[in-house]
Amino acid sequence: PHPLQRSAGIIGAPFSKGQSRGGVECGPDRIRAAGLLDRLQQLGCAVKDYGNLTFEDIAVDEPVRGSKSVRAVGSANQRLSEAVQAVKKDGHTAVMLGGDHSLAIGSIHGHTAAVGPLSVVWVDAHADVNTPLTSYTGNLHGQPMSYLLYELQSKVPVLPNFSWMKPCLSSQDLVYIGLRDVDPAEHYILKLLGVKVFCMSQVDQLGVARVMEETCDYLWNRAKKPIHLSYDIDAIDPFITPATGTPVVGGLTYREGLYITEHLCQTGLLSAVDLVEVNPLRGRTEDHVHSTVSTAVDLLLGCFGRLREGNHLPNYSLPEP
Ligand code: 6HN
Ligand code: MN
Ligand code: MN
Ligand code: MN
Repeated sequence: PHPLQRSAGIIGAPFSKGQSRGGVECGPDRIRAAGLLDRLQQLGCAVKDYGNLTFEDIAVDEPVRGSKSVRAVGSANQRLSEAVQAVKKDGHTAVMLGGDHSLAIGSIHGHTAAVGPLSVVWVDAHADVNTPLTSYTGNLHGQPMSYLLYELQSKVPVLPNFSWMKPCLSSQDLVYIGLRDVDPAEHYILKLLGVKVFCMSQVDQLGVARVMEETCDYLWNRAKKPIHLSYDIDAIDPFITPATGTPVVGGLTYREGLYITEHLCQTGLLSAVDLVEVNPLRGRTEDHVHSTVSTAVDLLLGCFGRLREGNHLPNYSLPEP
């Protein structure tokens, strides 16, 4: 369909236990309050807001092999997976507003369960591919990809509240963009599996337009599959998006970040988007929070056909004098 005729099904996932900094659970409401729904509708995009998920309160959630809040993360992602499946069955492009990046487990799992094999574009300063056994921090938001990849299954221990999920992604169907803070074990994994990575050096070398062409060429080499875009706001330079839990200098410019969404939108294959790690409590000033949240909104609008050249609705007609 024409990009502007698509519909968005929005799921708020106010979940923060994949990391230790409070505030990221406020992301969904702040992004909505910045006018996301109205602005999508102004583009001619139909919008259904499925509201915010609620998550099970887990009283005792002791670390497992050093990883924190494993049961809470497992349970939250099971709910999210079901919610994403429902949104896809209703025919929408799924938009998951996080929350921390551990939510990609349920989002990608649910998306695959509903539509079959995916291509995943992971835009992030980080690779988020630690296993519970390689993680220095014990934070699950640095691990989601290890649970999702078939090739790492034998390296990931069985965890409580994760029995509902199985790996569902091949490492050949994944492209990373924006990496600049990768742990040694993660780097080893990326090399071992031969994962396609456009780190910030490659963005510098090739430019974002070439990165996006090569991303799509690579993903389509096997088959054109629905695309899942998992966008961590910390991919963007913290000068623009400082209100996030793990900022890293040297990130994508606003324009590069937006170009990624515009390019993926025009493929016509974008089927679900995660926008995660917006943490309003991490901005030192209200300006920092505003800049972070409004960038998140602009990235989502880019996913649904907003063009910097301008847009008009197909039925627009000039007023007669
Ligand atoms: N994120 N590699 C670090 C870790 O804790 O494993 C950082 C992870 C950041 C996760 O930004 O979604
Ligand atoms: Mn991330
Ligand atoms: Mn990150
Ligand atoms: Mn400042």
